[in-house]
Amino acid sequence: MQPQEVWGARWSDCANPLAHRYMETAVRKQSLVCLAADMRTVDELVNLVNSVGPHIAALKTHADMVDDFSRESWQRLVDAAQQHDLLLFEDRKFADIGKVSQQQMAGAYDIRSWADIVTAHRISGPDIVDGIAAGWADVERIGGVLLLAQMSSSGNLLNSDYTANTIETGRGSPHVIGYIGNGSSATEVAALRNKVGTGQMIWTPGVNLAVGAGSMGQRYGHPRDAVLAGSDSIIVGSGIHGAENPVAAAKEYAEASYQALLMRD
Ligand code: 5BU
Repeated sequence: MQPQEVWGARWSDCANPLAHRYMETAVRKQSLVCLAADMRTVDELVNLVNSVGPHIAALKTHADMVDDFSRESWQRLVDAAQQHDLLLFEDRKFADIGKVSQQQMAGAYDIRSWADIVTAHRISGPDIVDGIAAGWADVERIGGVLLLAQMSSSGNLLNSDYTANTIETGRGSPHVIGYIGNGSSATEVAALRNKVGTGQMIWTPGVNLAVGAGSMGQRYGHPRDAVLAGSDSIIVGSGIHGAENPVAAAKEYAEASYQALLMRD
């Protein structure tokens, strides 16, 4: 099947080329899984990506949790992501003023040089998006921002007014490819989709085949329910890297998410 048949309005209405790249990869691999590769060493990261790579459509990192991060060691992960046709998504959750966010795209991690997607909070004001885009422009690259419209953790302060303001900031922005939604609640994802419309993506953490409470306030919903409610990518961490057999788990998440996409109107 062609991506436009599978994705319908999402394909035709999402103008951002990065969104199309993700959607094409997802169809080719039959997976809406973004792997949250929360590993502490580059070796572990590269091994994980090389084993589950065929079953995932994007790769999410937290570079600042990696003990042996260096620009040289990180390049091995960037190469692995490229080999598996994965957009590289640094979940940095920028939250400072625009000018500082621009500088934070550089620095020791040099996120601007390798990340295709980053996350940002809306809390400091709408200019954070321009700051991040300026960071990419400094190295003549283009990337996409996912704004945190909701979170999966219990007790978070992102209420529906905040969500609405966040969508207002992102709507029509060439730099905002979509939003983070709360994958643990199909009701919240559906409400977010309703406000966003069809022109931008929603990516959802808080997803696990074992539904319920996770550790330290994390909450989990079923991948199928998140996708049926309007999520375009399920962000899965421990459900895959913590499984006894990560490859088998990645296949299960891929299948659950892709079947749900095919069932979605
Ligand atoms: P888990 O092991 O599947 O619970 O990992 C979830 C990942 O998603 C982890 O890397 C978090 O940083 C990330 N996350 C989240 O869990 N909830 C949120 O609201 C946001 C990100 Br934003």
